[in-house]
Amino acid sequence: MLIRKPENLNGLDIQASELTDEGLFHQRRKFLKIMTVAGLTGSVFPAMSADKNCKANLPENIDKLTPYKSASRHNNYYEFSTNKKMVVHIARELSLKPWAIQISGEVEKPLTINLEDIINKMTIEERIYRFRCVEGWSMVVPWNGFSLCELLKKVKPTSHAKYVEFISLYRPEEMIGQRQSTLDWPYREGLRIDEAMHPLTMLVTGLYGKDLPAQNGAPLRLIVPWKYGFKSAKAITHIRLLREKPETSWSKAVPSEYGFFANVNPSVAHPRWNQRRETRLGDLFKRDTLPFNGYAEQVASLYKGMNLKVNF
Ligand SMILES: Nc1nc2c(c(=O)[nH]1)N[C@H]1C(S)=C(S)[C@@H](COP(=O)(O)O)O[C@H]1N2
Ligand SMILES: [Mo]
Repeated sequence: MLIRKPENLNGLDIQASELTDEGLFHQRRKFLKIMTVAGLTGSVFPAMSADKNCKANLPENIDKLTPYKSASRHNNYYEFSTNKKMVVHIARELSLKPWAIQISGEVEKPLTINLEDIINKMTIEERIYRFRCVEGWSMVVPWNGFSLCELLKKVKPTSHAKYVEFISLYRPEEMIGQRQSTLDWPYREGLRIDEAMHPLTMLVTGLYGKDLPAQNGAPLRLIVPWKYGFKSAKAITHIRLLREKPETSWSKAVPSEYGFFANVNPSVAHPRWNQRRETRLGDLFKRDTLPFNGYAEQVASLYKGMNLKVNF
């Protein structure tokens, strides 16, 4: 039996002093180490129409960045707590090393690999994305990571791979929220294969040029910037390529409120939260929410012919 705990919109009390972080960041980013290791090009994805080189085509960010402190102290992470301000304190105890990732299912080359080995092989880049939670708050942060597409190309999905499932860490000894049945643990999310292969879909290892904080999903999380935040699973241990659509944690718990696609869409009403407007962490006033969170130009074509009025 699942007990649903409402997500709370709290913790919007950002202090002016936190804004200084942004200036520091701009200095620091100049020194951000970009890791490049040879031998990553080559094999073209079989039977896929997605961008062969996984390169993201991002417009320049014109939004004000959310300070590091705000982005790292206001968290949804039910494995630790349903209280956004508590997550940072409880997640501190999570042991992040060693961390293995298993990629399996409809792939020619299944892979179990240490996170460090992935990071050493990938070019870590910085991308500033808008991020919007279905609860009505949002942020703009520079993530460090790489396109999921880069990693999936290496395992060579078969032509039967239609969906990708992401499974988060299950470790109730350290994740005290997992001792309660708020969700059916482990946290699971999923994407259609073309969404997963879209170059904007990112696996993230850092934030603001620093290691990803535990509370933001360290050591490896997904970021899908045109979808509501719950799609962006944290602390990923397994990636499975599947023929069928996977069941996802939130959709299973409350299907009427958390759909599989969950594209940010101001014209589809949600039973609990207004989706037309949003509050940036630290802002006093709301702003309009953009279709696909402002990434329509990049991703709208993925949904041609689909009824976008049914999102939840
Ligand atoms: N494993 C896991 N991933 C998760 C969640 C969670 O509770 N557990 N919460 C989701 C929700 S609802 C949001 S809004 C974002 C929050 O990410 P942030 O804390 O980095 O802002 O993480 C998503 N990923
Ligand atoms: Mo969320």
